[in-house]
Amino acid sequence: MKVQAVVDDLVRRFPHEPEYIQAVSEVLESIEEVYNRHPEFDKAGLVERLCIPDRIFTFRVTWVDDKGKVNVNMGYRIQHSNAIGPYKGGIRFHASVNPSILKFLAFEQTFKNALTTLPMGGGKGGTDFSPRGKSSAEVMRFCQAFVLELWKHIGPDTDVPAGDIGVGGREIGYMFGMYKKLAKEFTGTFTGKGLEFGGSLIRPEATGYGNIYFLLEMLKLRGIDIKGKKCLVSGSGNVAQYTCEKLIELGAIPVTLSDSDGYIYDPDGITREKLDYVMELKNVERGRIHEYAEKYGCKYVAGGRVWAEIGDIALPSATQNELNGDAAKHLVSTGCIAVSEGANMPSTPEAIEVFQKAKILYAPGKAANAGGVATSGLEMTQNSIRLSWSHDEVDDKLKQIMTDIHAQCVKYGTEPDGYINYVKGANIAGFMKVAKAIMAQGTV
Ligand code: NDP
Ligand code: 2IT
Repeated sequence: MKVQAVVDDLVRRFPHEPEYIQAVSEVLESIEEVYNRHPEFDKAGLVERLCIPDRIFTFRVTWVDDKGKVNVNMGYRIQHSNAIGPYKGGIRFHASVNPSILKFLAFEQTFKNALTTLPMGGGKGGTDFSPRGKSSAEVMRFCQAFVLELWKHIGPDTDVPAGDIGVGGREIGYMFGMYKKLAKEFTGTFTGKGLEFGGSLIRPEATGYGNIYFLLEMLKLRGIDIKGKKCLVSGSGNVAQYTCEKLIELGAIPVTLSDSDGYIYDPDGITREKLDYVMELKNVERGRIHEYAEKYGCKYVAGGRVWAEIGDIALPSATQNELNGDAAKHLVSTGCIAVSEGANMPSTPEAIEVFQKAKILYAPGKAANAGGVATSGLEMTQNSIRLSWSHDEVDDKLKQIMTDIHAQCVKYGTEPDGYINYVKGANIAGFMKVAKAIMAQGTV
């Protein structure tokens, strides 16, 4: 395999899909050497079979708003690979959603899920419906209309969706309710469900907590204590909130949060009490982060990004390509020692290069944020055995999984000078597992 030739061919076939090409390029560049040690891979067309999703469903979603107007959105489900288990991955509700973004996410999900050690394939779905400013009744009608199309393609042993941007417990509840009615079954076809109807303890917390558990493993290798470290967190949704919660518990100091309108900088630190306010603001009132600055009298920068501030640790937890090369240079030159990605592909290729050249700790999303989907996997197991595990049981399993993912990165990513290239480690470990499974199952 010659990476450039494969990428050129994908660009020719999918010229309008930059995020997809970006994600594929990053993985192929880091696995090239290992891949080329296996001539049987090329003969089996493995690289294309891994880059091109098994199938993509595209559908129209028609729903009625509160004024009685009929609205039309696009809906998608990408089933990328079921080489090691049923398709598994979240659903994103955001105005920016398009096939390129969902293909990058489904591709990444496949390797992330392989890293978790649990039997899950990779998939992703979504819609360009924006929940912003919509009433709960509108969100419910949208979810129902979305599932009216989606339900035919999913099932507990086929494809198991979950949350992502714009999709939390409320949306999963509405989608699960409609699915259950149409499929005439009560099974674990969605994860991230409410605790009363098959959800797992720790699933809401899992992505943020898991990211910090991964960060702790990285810091341990360098003998660094997280206590007292100033942390720049972006986003203010599910991942950002539970990232802050764990940081506060460990004595670290989160100082920023953001949303798509701007960011807040609170030099005194976001405390437990302030985080409770953010959770109420974002999850119940569905307000904007500038309200935090007004309530606590701190700085708010409209349209800005948190990376303009100074911190010891950066935890991108909002969206893809939110941290570019210039932001990375600023972080490195102002003393940032670690970047651990709660979001999917938040750092641009230029930013990653800056972090790795400076040899600071840098963990890519597919390793660092795998705790979310791993706990979804634990939810699937609990649904199958019709039992619920305790808070501590799930949290301990999550910690163990994050520790194991870190160990896999160290195994495959340690360079001759001792620097751990977590991108390379995660990509090789995830890729080899999926590759071996595909090879063993014949040409299908
Ligand atoms: P939420 O919808 O709960 O929160 C997303 C946050 O990011 C919001 O603060 C949102 O602001 C902000 N944001 C979203 N899109 C943009 C944008 N285009 N520009 C600027 N800000 C934006 O989503 P999650 O917290 O669940 O997801 C955050 C990231 O983590 C995503 O990359 C997701 O793929 C990833 N992830 C999520 C997992 C999960 O279990 N939920 C698991 C693994 C990864 P606003 O409110 O203004 O839209
Ligand atoms: O990106 C992700 O890993 C998620 N949004 C979670 C997917 C899941 O199936 O829990």
